[in-house]
Amino acid sequence: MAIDYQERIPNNVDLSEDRRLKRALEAWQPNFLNWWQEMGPTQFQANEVYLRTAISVDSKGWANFGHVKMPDYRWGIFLAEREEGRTVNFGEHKGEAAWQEVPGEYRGNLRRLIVTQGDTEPASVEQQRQLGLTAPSLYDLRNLLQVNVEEGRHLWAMVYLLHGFFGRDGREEAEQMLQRHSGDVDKPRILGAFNEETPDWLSFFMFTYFTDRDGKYQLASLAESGFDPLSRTCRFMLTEEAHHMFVGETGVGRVILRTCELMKEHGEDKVREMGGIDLTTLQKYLNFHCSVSLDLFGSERSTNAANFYSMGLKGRYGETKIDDDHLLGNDLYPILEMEGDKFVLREDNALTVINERLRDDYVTDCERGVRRWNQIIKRQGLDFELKLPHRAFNRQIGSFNLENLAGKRVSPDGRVITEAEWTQNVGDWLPTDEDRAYVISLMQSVTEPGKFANWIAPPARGINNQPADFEYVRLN
Ligand code: BYC
Ligand code: FE
Ligand code: FE
Repeated sequence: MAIDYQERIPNNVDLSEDRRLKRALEAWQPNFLNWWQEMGPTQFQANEVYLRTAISVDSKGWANFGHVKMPDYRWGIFLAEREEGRTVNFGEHKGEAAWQEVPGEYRGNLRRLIVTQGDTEPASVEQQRQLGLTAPSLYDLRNLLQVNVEEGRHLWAMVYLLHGFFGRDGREEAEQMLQRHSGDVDKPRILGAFNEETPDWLSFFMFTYFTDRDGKYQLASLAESGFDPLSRTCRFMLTEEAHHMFVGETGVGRVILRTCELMKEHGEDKVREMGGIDLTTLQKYLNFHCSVSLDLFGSERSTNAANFYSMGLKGRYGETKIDDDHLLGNDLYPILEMEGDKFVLREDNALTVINERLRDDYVTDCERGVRRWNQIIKRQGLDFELKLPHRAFNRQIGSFNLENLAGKRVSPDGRVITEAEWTQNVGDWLPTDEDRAYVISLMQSVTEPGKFANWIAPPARGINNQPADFEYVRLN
């Protein structure tokens, strides 16, 4: 289905046919643009950036690349094609026709899911707003701004659902999306990780690796929804999400490569002296971002999640490919529990622990990239292995949060330890103030086409196969 770019709000949902909705969204649009100017990227709003824009929702060739000023980016509403005869594929309504309108009894729950998802999108833009000032290259600057405009579009994706299907409450929620802000004391963003700072580019790459990947898994679960417009919106968002995770994985990979080069050239303990980011520091950032992102999956046992599933609102990752009854009433699923000083796997009702199952899928995916990072180190002939921290490490949500651990702590390698041992070692496990200050001290903008900051290697290839010295952002 072609996207209509003649409209003030580009869309493939026949917006011009629905005058009320069109008017409501056109009234929200200036508020969004104000928010973008005030809370979006602090710099480069007047510069031309080599951005991709969606031109169709087909899996092939949806993107069009060109130099655009960010405020002129065509934020719009793009849903994946409607699947004829789609049904609700899990829960109590399994087998019924997928809903094209919100089922009255599930209105509150559905709205809550959409609001939680939508809230993260502008939050991440707010978190990253200062990073353009210290971009290690024009290539990286362009990637940051691409991610930012697309997260802005993801907000549009959820606001369309709120305006289109939830009437007045929906419009109010859409306003709130622009009023809560990341890290705001009075009106913070909803989920923990989205109130953390993203103060430097190592954090940005870790965030796009770990936190955008939560996005992938949550969106994939929502793409299974029996509420068809939500499913279709999420399916298209997932195609954009892939690039965000690419930025994270390759970003961290390039830091690793550069670090290895410095280790080989100058000696393994001379990395900081030579202005690089040592692997030990990298591991600490990894520990932090991984643990904060694990929290985003919610409690291991959640009646919310069980209800979302039974109601047919939010499925499992790859729901339709799973071979079971898609009801889960009698199924078991193993989850990790702490017993004394040990961890044991215990079976519990599969419906109750659905958050944990998604977290498992996520961890498996995270591990794949870590293996590829370790390959880079190995190919450089060096002996160091990055590892994901144990899932009970540094958690704030769920059974391993501090309150539930009752005075105990867990190390990154999964040992149950005392508070004293934690205090003594936490500086080796999580970035210290000094580590953060060091990483921040490296952040200086490099704006000459084809040049890169000393702490990061160039990418293997350019965006859209552009040459190495391509002017991804026109600074004059
Ligand atoms: N921080 O039953 P529980 C993305 C609250 S990322 C703070 O365990 P549930 C993106 C919870 O609200 C994807 N509070 O939770 C990435 C509940 O509160 P109430 C975002 C939290 O509901 C990068 C209570 O604790 N999408 O797209 O099963 C850049 C008990 O909770 C947190 C979604 O998250 C937390 N981390 O699961 C840009 C999908 N976790 O009821 C974008 C939609 C829980 O006591 N959201 N709480 O007031 C959901 O599916 C669920 O809300 C969650 C939580 C999985 C997040
Ligand atoms: Fe997003
Ligand atoms: Fe993203």
